[in-house]
Amino acid sequence: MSAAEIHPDVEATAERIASMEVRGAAAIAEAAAAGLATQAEHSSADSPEAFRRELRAAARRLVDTRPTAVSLPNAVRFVFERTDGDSVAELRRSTRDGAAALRAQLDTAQDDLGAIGANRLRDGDTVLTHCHSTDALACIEAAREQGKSLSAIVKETRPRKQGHITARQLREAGVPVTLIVDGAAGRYLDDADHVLVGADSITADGSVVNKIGTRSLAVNARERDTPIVVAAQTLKLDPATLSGHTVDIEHRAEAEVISDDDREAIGEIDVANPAFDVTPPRYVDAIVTERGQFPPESIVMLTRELFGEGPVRPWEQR
Ligand code: RI2
Repeated sequence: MSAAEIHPDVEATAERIASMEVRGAAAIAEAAAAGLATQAEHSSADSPEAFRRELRAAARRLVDTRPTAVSLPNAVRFVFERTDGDSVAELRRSTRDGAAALRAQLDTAQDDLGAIGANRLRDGDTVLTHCHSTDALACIEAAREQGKSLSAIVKETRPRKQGHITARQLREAGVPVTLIVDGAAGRYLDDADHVLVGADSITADGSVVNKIGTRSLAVNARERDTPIVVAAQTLKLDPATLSGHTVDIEHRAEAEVISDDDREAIGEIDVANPAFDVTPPRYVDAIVTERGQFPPESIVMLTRELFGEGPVRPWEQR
């Protein structure tokens, strides 16, 4: 492998993330860290400089796959901060250890977050969900383990219908599910005690970047006084927004929205497929993390505490 060559397994991981075979902010963070460990493991770099160059190239490939999900750069940064040593062997070992440490942190964080989020849920409550978030489901699962009986209204979440994954997992956890199309959410908000969603990124001002449709759901929920809770590990806090950077919203293929045949039958039109939207903090009641529950306006303090030091994107250096 030459200096900045990316290992084929890393390339394959990047493709699985881009195609959403691996998806969800926590899952892609873990996959990216594992990708760096793979790159390190197979590196034939003959100097620490060459090793670091390779690792930076692999990091760029992985981070660029899903531009909105901040867990990707945060995971890579976590590993880079632990990649240390004077020899290739030491660098290789520390990269592998960094990826393992991230995996352990992700597991613990989700359990801790679930236990905190569960405290908000009371016996007999109905939760309305959007998309599929393992962090959000962790809250429901923890509440079930506390012996609370819950039911769920699950939005299918066009265009990729990830609500189906949520419906299946909740059913398997013994939660009665009513699946609805996205447009029916307003009607069913009156039956819900909580709106519970995940996040792909949370900006320093407490805005929540999540699957498209979250914002209109939150606005509607606020109008009905239904509390909206965001479950998000701190790996989803976006440190770049501390210094004024904005979040790129990923636009995906038109084919996710409409088939070629339907498109041809309609005639010449434009099709847009933004994957995410931004919900301002005024529509969010609480952000539940593994560090506790926060009002969205205070999330800037936590972001600064956890990510305030060090270069935000060390892999960008060539
Ligand atoms: P967890 C998903 O995005 C959803 O927007 C979900 O809320 C978020 O990731 C967080 O997922 P996508 O990857 O990390 O399906 O909570 O586009 O599992």
